[in-house]
Amino acid sequence: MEINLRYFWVVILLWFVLRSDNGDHMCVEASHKVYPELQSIQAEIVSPLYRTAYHFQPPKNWINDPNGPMYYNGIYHLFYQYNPYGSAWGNIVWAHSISFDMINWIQLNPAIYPSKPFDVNGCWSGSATILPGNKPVILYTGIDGQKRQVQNIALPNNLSDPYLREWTKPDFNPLIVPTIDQNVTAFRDPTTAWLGQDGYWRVLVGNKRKHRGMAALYKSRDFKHWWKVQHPLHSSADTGMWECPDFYPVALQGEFGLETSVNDVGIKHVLKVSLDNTRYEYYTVGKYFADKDQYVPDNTSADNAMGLRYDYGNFYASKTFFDAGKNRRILWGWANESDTPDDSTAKGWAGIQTIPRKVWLDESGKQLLQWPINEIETLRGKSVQLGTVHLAKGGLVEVKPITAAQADVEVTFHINNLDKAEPFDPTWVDPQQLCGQKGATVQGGFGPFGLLTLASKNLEEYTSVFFRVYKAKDKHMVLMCSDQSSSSLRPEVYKPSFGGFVDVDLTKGMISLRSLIDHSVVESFGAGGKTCITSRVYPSLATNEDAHLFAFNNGTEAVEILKLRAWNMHRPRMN
Ligand code: DQQ
Repeated sequence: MEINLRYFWVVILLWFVLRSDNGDHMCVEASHKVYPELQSIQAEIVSPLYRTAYHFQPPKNWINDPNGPMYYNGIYHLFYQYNPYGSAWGNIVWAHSISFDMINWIQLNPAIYPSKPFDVNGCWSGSATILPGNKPVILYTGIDGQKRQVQNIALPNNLSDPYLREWTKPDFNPLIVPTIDQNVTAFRDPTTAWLGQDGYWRVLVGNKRKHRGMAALYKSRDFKHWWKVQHPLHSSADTGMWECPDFYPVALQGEFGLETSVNDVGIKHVLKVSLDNTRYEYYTVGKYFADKDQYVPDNTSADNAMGLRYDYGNFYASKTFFDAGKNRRILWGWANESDTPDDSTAKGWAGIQTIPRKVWLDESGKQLLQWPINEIETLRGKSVQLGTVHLAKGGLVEVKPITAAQADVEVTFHINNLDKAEPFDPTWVDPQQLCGQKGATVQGGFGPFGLLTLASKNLEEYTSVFFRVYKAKDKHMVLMCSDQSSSSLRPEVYKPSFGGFVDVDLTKGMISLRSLIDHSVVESFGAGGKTCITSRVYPSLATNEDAHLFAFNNGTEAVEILKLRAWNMHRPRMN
């Protein structure tokens, strides 16, 4: 009896401990899957197979989130989470590269690495802010001696060094520590700060309370002393931990970007969060009430995991910055892996950054548009062009000669007589699921039509990027898929069928697609950047000169290629 009673109290005690901290205090982990046994294993040689030619990556090892991107005195800086000792997540430092065009990169020494009590267990993600007087600073998350997540500042040692090579972490850190009611292991990733018209700086820190994801808001007069605003800037039930929040203004009209502190009439705001639960992101477009320290998404933006995404594929922990040189807002995102951790270790590298994209508000005001920065076009070499091509049911045309493993392709399709489109079932709410059911070979009415990228000669392997058009009650619904299910004969590789709906007006019967193909990545932009999908793929046959590119139509209705142009892409200087 006595033993039973003791057992009872132990169980009760354990229940309380686990419940009170959601299990988060048990270990210090980024949300990434952690493979302790792989963290410090370096491959003897880095295999060139699958390495991208023009996407951002260091010469070797693991990378994840883009950190603190900024434009300062004519130079672009990109910091990123980096493991100097292996190709799995771990030993994270802030690696640092600089560029004059965001295409060619020069690698510098890591800028921030664990060395002080306030970051001795890790230097995690964060953002840069340019303070008045043209002074850049970085806010980042440190994992302190007690394994708490705290927010620190780092300052450049020497402002006259054009590359800002060295950074100091002052001893007055940490600036922000979790309060008693905050989960100490779910409190990270400070945003770029913005200055209110009342003279106070504001910054967001990703956070959660039980299952409610939130962006905790902090204020400061001097950028050194920060206090927590009672309520978060915004939160949403059942979304879990919000990693890497990003908050910025967008103009109602035009493609130009706005500096992060701008808050005028004629603008909206965007809040993006990365969901640790799903490993996808979502954003809302809405209104920022500075006087109430509140952000309210418009009712046209779903405020949950089913919300709008920058990218419906391998894309996470993204961050924007204002490029004052060209007056635009630029988005960076981490294109995470489809290859296995063991194969990444054997290859000697894992992770890339997507091509930087310009982002602006669509004229509907309901969503963003994205487009690869123009500078990428400087890499375009020889091209091939197709005029009008009629693609009947089952039509397939090879685009050649082209270096299909390293290419940029733009195509516009024309579709006639949309009455023949298949009916849309209103229960189809999850585009990724729909793409899984209706792959490139499943015949429809209009569609699937699109591109077969990284394809082997006899189509044993291909990554299909395509559209399907459906007839809904009073409009057409367009589904865009980037389907990896046939991308590789290697069984161990992750092969999802990514998908998103495209809110495009089909009255002129035209829809465009652009894909940036780079050995193990296919980054696609539907309808001028309304819907974007990145796939990381690892074919076994369709590599280097054995890769091919096709346009196809597997719908019962014919479609036309109005124009198609594809370019071989040169290799820039990459770190
Ligand atoms: N990666 C960082 C964290 C962040 C996560 C750690 C998102 O700061 O929350 O490497 O990928």
